[in-house]
Amino acid sequence: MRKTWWKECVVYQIYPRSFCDSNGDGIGDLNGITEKLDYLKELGVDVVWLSPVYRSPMDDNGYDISDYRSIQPEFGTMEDFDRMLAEMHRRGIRLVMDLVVNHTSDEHPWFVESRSSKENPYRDYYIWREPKENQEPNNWESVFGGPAWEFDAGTGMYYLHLFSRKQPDLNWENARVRREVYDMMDWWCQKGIDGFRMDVISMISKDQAFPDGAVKENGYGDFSPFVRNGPRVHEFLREMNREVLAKYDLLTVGECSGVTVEEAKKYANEDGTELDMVFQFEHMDLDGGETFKWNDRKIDLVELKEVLSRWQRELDSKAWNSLYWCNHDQPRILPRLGSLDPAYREISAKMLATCLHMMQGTPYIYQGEELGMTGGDFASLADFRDIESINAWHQYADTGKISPEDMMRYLQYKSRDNARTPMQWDDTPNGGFTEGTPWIRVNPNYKEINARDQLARKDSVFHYYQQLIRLRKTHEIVVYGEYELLFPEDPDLFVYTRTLGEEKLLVLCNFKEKEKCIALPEGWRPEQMTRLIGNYPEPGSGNENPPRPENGDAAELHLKPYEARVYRM
Ligand code: TEU
Ligand code: CA
Repeated sequence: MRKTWWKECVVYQIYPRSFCDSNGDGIGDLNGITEKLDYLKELGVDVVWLSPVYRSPMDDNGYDISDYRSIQPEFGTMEDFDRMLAEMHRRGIRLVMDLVVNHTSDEHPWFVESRSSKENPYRDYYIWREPKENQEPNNWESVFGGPAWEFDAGTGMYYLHLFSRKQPDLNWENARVRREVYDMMDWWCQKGIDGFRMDVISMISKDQAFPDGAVKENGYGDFSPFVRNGPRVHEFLREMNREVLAKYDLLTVGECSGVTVEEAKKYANEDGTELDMVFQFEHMDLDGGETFKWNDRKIDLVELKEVLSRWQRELDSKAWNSLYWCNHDQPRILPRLGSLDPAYREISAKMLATCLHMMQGTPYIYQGEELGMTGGDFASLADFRDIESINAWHQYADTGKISPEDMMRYLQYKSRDNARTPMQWDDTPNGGFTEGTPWIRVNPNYKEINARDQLARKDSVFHYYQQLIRLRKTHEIVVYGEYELLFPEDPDLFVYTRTLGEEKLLVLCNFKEKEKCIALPEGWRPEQMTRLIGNYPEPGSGNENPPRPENGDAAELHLKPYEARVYRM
């Protein structure tokens, strides 16, 4: 297997709006990030992925870009950006930028030109189609609800928008569009950035027949088979690789909704002809359902193990995994897979971290995850800011498809805003995020859950993440070891091994709030085992904690609620 820095690093995602506000306008900004770089250094991460800070009307919090080469004023200036980048590099932290090129904002000059007339040279930068029997060209539903086509009265045609109507899709069939994108990427690389996280890159190539999709319960058609991993996507990415990526030493990760293991082996192939790694969604979609993600189902542990283990096994030596529980689109992981009970909140946060960080792949930490932040404290629709959540309310609650009580509960559990509440820095008002009025409600639990407290406490979630990151830096096996799942059918425990040459790791995670007892796997003998890390204080002394013979049986392991342990042999 090829060894590279991006396989050995840990990435920290910053959602700038909610990270740190330096000027009291209630919105996080670049200077706020620069202020907090020592905090990131202390944590030990070596790469930052920054969600979009480009000029944008903010219909989708910056994922609708109107100028790729300037900074949104509420985030700061290009000088602030340059200073932030220099300060990162001074600390040995690399910067990965968000690249949103499936679509632009409808306020981008290209689209303003494009919609102005059918003859405009930019017309073909976007996807325009004639009405079909006075209606949309096909039945596709957009990701944020409603038709994926918007009628433009000026020219009497529809344009495609897979997301909001303020996010028209770029026409990647047009070589001039691709050239513009590559030039823009090159411009940022020349500035010295270190990589790209590519927004919905799996959706840039559409089936040019634009066929109707299978009709869903809500009457709209599903665009997936014609858009996700579309006909020319690998061709486009190989071209992008030749034209830009190959010229620099970058980390590239494609956000690939709808990606399968087979597709991932192409996107993230070891030869490096496309991207370094992808974000897959299979494990995050396990609690989805008929009405998209709007329900309160729980993820089943056996299914979770099956999905993650399949990705581990299949990609080994062929492609590379990215590892994540959280990002700005997902509710926080604690209410989903851990515990909010104060007795177990920190313990379960550490268990989840152990389970993820000991796998093969590059781990991503989403801001606040390293503190065990829990999500939002939203009482009514007025507390939500996310376009997806607000649209979903109108689509399901307003129409009576889901009762308002249920829908509010689902939003409280699943809304993307759960990830977007401000970072909790200390126990001063608004968690130290801003001296003004925050753009979105701070979770009042900042009094208990905040960075200042955790930095001062050796047994905090923060310091546990710090330890996990150090283990990755000191033990090659954590990065490159081969993965094997044990006890696949056990409904409570996630147990796996890693192997590199003669060396082995045993990772034990109890996902349930009860004690569990299992047989020590074959080949493991207490006297040869050293505990590398664990989320409960070690009984006895020193660093070593061989599983003690309990009930007189040396071959049994007892795990406490949400306990995690890693042994080395
Ligand atoms: O997300 C793409 C994507 O797949 C999401 O729409 C996902 O399905 C949804 O958030 C689940 O609730 C990317 C960005 O990460 C997201 O923030 C943007 O809204 C979206 O693209 C459009 O740019
Ligand atoms: Ca600000």
